[in-house]
Amino acid sequence: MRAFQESELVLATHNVGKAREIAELLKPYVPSFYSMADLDLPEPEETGSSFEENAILKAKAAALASGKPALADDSGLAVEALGGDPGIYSARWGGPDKDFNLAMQKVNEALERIARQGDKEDRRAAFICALALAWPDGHVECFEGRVEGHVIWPGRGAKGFGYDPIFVPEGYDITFAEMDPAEKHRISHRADAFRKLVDSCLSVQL
Ligand code: ITT
Repeated sequence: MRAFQESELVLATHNVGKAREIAELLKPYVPSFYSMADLDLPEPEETGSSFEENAILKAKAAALASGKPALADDSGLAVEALGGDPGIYSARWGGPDKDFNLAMQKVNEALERIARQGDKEDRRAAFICALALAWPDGHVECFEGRVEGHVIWPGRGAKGFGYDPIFVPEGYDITFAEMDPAEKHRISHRADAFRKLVDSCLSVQL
């Protein structure tokens, strides 16, 4: 396991909601961040077949292009009754306009189609997050986190981003979008992956 000892890190994401959460989680460990926009870095195509493969691909691309270490996050909502969809296609279910009202509606429609076929309703779902930390020399460390819960319809709440309005984490009766951001940062898939990243690579404070 390689320790992160640099003072700068590129946040290899074009997703503003994610970048906000990652910056919040990393604040105690990394003095300064660059966004993809700061460095004018292109968005690589996500051709991997798992969260981990896509996170590695995005982190490596940003580290090579910038010459600085880069952290990427590949994440999504895996709905049990949909065989894990939208999964690694979570961003793509929003279409070219990244419309997550549309994506959440698609999840609900797919679940209702299954319910109409007479199967017992199963609304279990998990958010999954793979984080990859890549150095410009090609070395990568990867960590995965998850949070279990279920999806509801209609969505509720205006905080967070993406699929947050339809996801109720286990042990709660509010959605991620109704939850105080500090509480989401404590229990989310991203927080779970972060704890592993911190324990392995960031616990040496600069
Ligand atoms: P980057 O690849 O540039 O990071 P992206 O939005 O394309 O941005 P992903 O390919 O990892 O990122 O897609 C993940 C999608 O899953 C994201 O667009 C959200 O819709 C959803 N998602 C991930 N984490 C989430 C969270 O904490 N809350 C709600 N939705 C989330």
